[in-house]
Amino acid sequence: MLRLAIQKSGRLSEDSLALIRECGINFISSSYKLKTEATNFPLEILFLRDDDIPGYVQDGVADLGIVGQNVLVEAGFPGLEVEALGFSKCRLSLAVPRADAYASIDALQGKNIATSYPNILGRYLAENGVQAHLHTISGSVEIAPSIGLAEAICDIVSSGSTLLGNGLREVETVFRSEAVLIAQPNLTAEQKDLLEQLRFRMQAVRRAKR
Ligand code: PRT
Ligand code: ZN
Repeated sequence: MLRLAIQKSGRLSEDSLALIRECGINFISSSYKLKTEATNFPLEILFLRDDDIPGYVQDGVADLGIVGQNVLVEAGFPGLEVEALGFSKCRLSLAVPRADAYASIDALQGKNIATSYPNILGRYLAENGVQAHLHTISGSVEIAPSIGLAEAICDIVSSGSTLLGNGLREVETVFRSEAVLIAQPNLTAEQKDLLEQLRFRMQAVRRAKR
């Protein structure tokens, strides 16, 4: 038996459920159940907040998970990734108010930057020799410059319309992300075999879409 954790409701949920179904795995899901069992594959599905998924898989509470690389790497467990899934593509970017001068990343020296990704951003700034003050907030990061909390932000971007709508300009791509399958480090031989079956089916689903 394998336990797979997926996001309960959010940007990853629909594609995660669709992928499992496209792998030929049948299950009944309802919006208020937090757990369901597949009827034709030894798989149990747990519905969680995406932020909790890397830790649950690292601890072996769940054997597998589907989560964005941004959340996985920020949580500090990049080594759990076993398969890139090709959906929920986005980037983590730095942005500044549209009217502000920005010649290079040195413009951020000593500035206040609001983000939900202090670990990934901290590493990126250090690699680029920038010392800045990071303010960690968990949501609505794009509003920070207009309320005087920060001179710049670092957040997830996909179409760019949220930045635009908040008078911000994307200036650096810090990290590129997509959804990935992750696995706990101590699977039994039997579970490893089931994981390989699952990966084989997931790869076939992706190939068929190309
Ligand atoms: O409730 P829970 O904690 O489970 O969900 P969540 O609110 O933390 O996450 P959710 O559902 O918003 O996103 C889940 C994952 O989807 C993220 O971790 C990313 O890997 C991926 N993803 C893909 C995105 C986006 N695209 C995205 N556009 N996550 C967030 N956004 C947000 C972004 O934060 C910004 O506010 O959308 C806004 C920007 O979008 P554009 O299109 O205007 O640029
Ligand atoms: Zn989340």
